[in-house]
Amino acid sequence: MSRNFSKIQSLPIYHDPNRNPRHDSNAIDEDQIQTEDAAYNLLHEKLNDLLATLPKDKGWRITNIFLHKGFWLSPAALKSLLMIHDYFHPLSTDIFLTAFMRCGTTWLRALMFATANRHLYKFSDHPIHRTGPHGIFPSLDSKILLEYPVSKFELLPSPRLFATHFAHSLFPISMTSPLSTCKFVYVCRDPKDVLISKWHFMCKIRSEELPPISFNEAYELFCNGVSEFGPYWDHVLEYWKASQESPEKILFLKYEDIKREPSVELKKLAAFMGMPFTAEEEEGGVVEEIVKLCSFENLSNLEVHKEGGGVQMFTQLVVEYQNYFRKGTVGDWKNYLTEEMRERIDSITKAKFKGSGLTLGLGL
Ligand code: PAP
Repeated sequence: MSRNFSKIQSLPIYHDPNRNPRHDSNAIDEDQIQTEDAAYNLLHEKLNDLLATLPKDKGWRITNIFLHKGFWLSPAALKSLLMIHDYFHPLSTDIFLTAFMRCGTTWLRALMFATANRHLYKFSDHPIHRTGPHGIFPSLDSKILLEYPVSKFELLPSPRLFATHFAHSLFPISMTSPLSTCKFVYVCRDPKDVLISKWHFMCKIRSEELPPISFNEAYELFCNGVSEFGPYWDHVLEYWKASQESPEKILFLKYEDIKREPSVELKKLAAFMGMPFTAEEEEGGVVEEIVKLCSFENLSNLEVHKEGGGVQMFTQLVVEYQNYFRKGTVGDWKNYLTEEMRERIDSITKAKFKGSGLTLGLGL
């Protein structure tokens, strides 16, 4: 039986606990293919059953998104989540970079990769220059969809680094239990800047079959929590609470803090990853080198991030890397929101985070 690429793209990954996941795809036999195809059909049935029953509302990129266990997901994201539950085996050394959309994943990808691999590469000739952060730091959400039938996850160097947008409570317990030693780095950002950034991004990648999404419509949806991977506030709060309960497992960072004091936050990040900078490295300027390598100015000017440069593959979508860079500033919301709009978002933030000890995006 031959397998064509379009089919592979849309198939989920099947986890058979008795199967050795190290198999190379060339070694898959006919029986195995049939078993995987049967499992694919089952997973798809489950997905379709869920989609038929879940509440739905307007998507920012596609027609509808669906409310699954308190969070809004596209059908592709829901499929990816089901596959993570069925298939993904976290390793004790894994580090997951998690964030709501447009909170700084691209930046953190670069910082984490450069930190973890600082002994391997010269800063003057670094792989990030050629591939950009997306080329070397995979998205768990899309990789699991794209790599059917046999994942190459096990070939990734240790610690494996994965980016993901899913909410904390949606992951399998094998990843989130304080008893498992894999780690999460969470980055959040002022919701007002998130709204502006996400609206710009979604306008660029929105399905051409749909009418454009106006800023006022996006603002209403965002305030009502109807936003892919959101509600934004619930996403942040879950990770915040988990980081308070298990600080050794979850590092909670803020985009604005990294902007203000990148070296301080980078040192925190490296220590959390179990790779603290030595006094010698600090004296030798390694921290500053990494900050410079990963700066908006440096990354956004790389060839791979220009028009016609690299692309990020999703199952039904290809996103040009250049769309991960826009302004990279704090407070761009001031150019878009009326006083009334600011007031509404800030009061939702205050109400949602009340009593949690978390402050974010207020009084900037
Ligand atoms: P994603 O959710 O689509 O993966 P993500 O990388 O999390 O996006 O966030 C993109 C935002 O980070 C953009 O913000 P803006 O729209 O307000 O400009 C992008 O410009 C910004 N960004 C990307 N790289 C950096 C960087 N190195 N330093 C600071 N900000 C950055």
